[in-house]
Amino acid sequence: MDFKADDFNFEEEYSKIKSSIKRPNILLCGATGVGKSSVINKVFGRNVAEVGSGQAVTRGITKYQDENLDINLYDSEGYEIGSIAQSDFHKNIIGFIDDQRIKSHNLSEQIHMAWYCISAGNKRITELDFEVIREIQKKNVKVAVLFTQIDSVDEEELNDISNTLQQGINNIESFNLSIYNEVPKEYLDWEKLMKWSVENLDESLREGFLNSTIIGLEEKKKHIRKVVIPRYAVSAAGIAISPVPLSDSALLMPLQTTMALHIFNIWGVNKNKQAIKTLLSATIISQLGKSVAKMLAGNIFKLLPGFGDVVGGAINTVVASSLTYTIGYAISEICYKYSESVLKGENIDILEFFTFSNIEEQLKHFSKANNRGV
Ligand SMILES: Nc1nc2c(ncn2[C@@H]2O[C@H](COP(=O)(O)OP(=O)(O)O)[C@@H](O)[C@H]2O)c(=O)[nH]1
Ligand SMILES: [Mg+2]
Repeated sequence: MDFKADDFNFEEEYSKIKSSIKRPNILLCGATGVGKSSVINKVFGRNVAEVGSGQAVTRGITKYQDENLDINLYDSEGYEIGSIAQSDFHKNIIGFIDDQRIKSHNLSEQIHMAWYCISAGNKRITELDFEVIREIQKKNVKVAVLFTQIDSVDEEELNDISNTLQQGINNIESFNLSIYNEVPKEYLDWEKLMKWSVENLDESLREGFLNSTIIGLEEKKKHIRKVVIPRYAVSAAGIAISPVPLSDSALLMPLQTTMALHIFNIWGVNKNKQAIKTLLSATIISQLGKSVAKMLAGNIFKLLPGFGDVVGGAINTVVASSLTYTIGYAISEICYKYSESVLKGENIDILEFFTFSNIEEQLKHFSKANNRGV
């Protein structure tokens, strides 16, 4: 009973994962030139909001939909400050939110979240901004203010504009942003914006969001550990109810391979299908399985019930789920490192991250972290 990665139906498993994902709808609001397109590109990847790649859905609203994204982005056209188009802006945004809700039978089309962009460089918040934000709140759409272009103001000016916002609107969250790397990290709230967004989306929409971002690495990691891996670990326990020998955990490997695919998808590694196929057929899973089995035998889980069975050659439910959990953990950590290097602009092939020594290192981390709690 051998598991062969070549027999694994990559396309089918991948489309199963994909089809279970719901797409969040996010609306970007704000005046022309405040940096909405730049925010989209920073969060979701460089090419999403290219001029001309969107589709006008209604007056003043452009939809960006990309086959690589599990999210729909709606970009409001904005307005020139002081122009007659200001009243249109209000109507367009609020009208659009209403229309989507009316049109949407199962709520899939409704706007789930709004990012309201205000340039810190303008050093003021217009009455129109206040009005529209309050109106969005009244519609029960989660809204946050994104203070963009903070590199063009000093700290005091930034504090002033933040205070003005807080005085004008109850319970509004704001994030300080700039697309320029010269701004010291501690002033930038990109990661906080990711955290807020994940927390304020319905659970069913979180994965779609996380699949689509190129930043938000901590959030991806958290979701994988808390939601994705446990699901597969539970299934593994179910499979292991009929005892299988540990030396040949082939029954578990298709499940673990699907889990690997699922984890890759959240890390955005799926954009390179060839690399994934290579990874999966380069027997990461069996390599991992062997390393973990060695680790188990090397008594890392000796305090877990069932260890005796491992030695006796039978895998039980606890071991099956620990094995699955550990494999998932190692894959996700390695993807995390890979994503960090991509964000730094390094151009290292993902295959170079999945080395035997990296895998072993992750397993050691995992066992240490695990033992601490025992
Ligand atoms: N100084 C500064 N300029 C920015 C920043 N983000 C965007 N810009 C610039 O602002 C202009 C308008 O940006 P864009 O994203 O097209 O704004 P949009 O009209 O709201 O979509 C462009 O020239 C950008 O290069 C930022 O963080 N700092
Ligand atoms: Mg734009």
